[in-house]
Amino acid sequence: MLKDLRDWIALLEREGELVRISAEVDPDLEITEIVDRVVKAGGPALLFENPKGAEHPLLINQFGTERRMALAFGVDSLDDVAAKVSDVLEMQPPEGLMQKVQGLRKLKSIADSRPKTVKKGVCQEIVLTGDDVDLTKLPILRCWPGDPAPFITLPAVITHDPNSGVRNVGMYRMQVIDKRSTFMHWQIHKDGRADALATDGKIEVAVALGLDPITAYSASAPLPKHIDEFMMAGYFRGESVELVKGVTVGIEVPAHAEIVLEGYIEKGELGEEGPFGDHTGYYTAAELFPIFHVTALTMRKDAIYPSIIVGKPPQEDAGLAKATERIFLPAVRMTLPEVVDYDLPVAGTFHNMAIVSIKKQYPGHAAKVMHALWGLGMLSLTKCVIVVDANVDVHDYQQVAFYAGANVDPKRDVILSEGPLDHLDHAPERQFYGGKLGIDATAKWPEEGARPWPEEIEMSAEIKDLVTRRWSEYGL
Ligand SMILES: Cc1cc2nc3c(=O)[nH]c(=O)nc-3n(C[C@H](O)[C@H](O)[C@H](O)COP(=O)(O)O)c2cc1C
Ligand SMILES: [Mn+2]
Repeated sequence: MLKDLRDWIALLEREGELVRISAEVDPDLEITEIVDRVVKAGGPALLFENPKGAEHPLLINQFGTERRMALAFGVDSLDDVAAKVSDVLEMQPPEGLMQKVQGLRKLKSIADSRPKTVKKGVCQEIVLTGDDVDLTKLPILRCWPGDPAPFITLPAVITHDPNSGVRNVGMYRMQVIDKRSTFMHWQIHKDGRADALATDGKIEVAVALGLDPITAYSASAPLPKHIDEFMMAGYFRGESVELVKGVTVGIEVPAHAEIVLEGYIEKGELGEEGPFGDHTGYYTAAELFPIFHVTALTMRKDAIYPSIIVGKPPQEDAGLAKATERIFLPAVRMTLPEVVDYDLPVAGTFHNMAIVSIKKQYPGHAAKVMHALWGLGMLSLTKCVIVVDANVDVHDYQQVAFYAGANVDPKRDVILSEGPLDHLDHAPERQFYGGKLGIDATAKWPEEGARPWPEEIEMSAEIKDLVTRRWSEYGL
């Protein structure tokens, strides 16, 4: 189990997955260009030891490959993490002693996943409050040439629902305004924003930077609002996230964080945030967002600042998003057991396209699945859904394109609907709301208005075996 960011860095280093850069490098754009090249080449995590003008090293590209995501979760493949989710979601009343013991073990691991409060945390080795707070000492990146300021891009933003008290942890970028304040870019569909809107005026906020990789990931996970992301992190870690009371806020913060920002947001106090070179591949337009006032900056000695670059895909955030795709498949299947698999193409920036394979059982089944996805959590923001039959590998885009062409009569098999769209989608006429496209690329049935469906070409097993046996004789 990785306790903190330093354990993680040590593991990355042992695995040959991290390179230290001692040259002085500018957090203003220069790091972006380096990281962009390294990410696109499938390269290592980078620890910049000497960011220009800053007092702290910067870690980036920790999540940039599938291998590192698997290392982060301590698994061979992210499907193993999904299996751990199925374990909980599909728990059945046990039969016999063996199953009862296994069931108890599962229940215990759920019970143990609850965050634990501790008295002291290394995240408070250094405490700066009031005028001593100075965000400019952190190597915060200005990511793209059109960005007006540096942005904190890998935060875990902690709030509590003022009515239920339930904690929320979200990853929302924070544009630096001055030494002691930033914007808080929580978008319209997000939980942190809902917490803030539910207050009478002021909401306390804490921001953790530099966490073990599972806890950091959890901030980006699209959990239902009433579920605490730190609890999910504890479940996947197999050990609770340890929390310590904030110095100036009534919020508990991860005890092992490198850096913590504590502060508050006043509901009515907004300012113009952005533009920002975003994961959509475009600059998202400047827009009004709340201002976060920092009342305390606490940190470990020699704190390491974590960052991530988003931009035209593929970028490092694909690692986090692919983890979500895999981990949440069992949750999708809870509502839609007919779903075999799904793929959110990286190039589709995750909300633009979903490809889903189903065990088709009745006429119109593909349409049912489209409408269900358009009503399911954050997947409801998906602009285009392509449905294929169970035998199609949704991750093989050649296959998908083949069936989307071969099996589709655009007049009969395309559904145009409408609904909520991603906050950052610049294409619709109105922000937040617009069209949806569903493409039914399954084989059609007579009840769906199809003529007799032809047979797909496939070589006989007999001839395949024969050729395999004789392969060496052909001299190929
Ligand atoms: C690198 C990165 C940056 C993100 N930036 C933002 C952001 O600025 N605003 C936002 O609303 N969501 C952002 N997200 C997506 C949210 O983190 C994600 O929707 C998460 O589920 C939000 O938590 P919540 O569901 O508790 O609101 C970002 C995700 C990643 C991986
Ligand atoms: Mn949440």
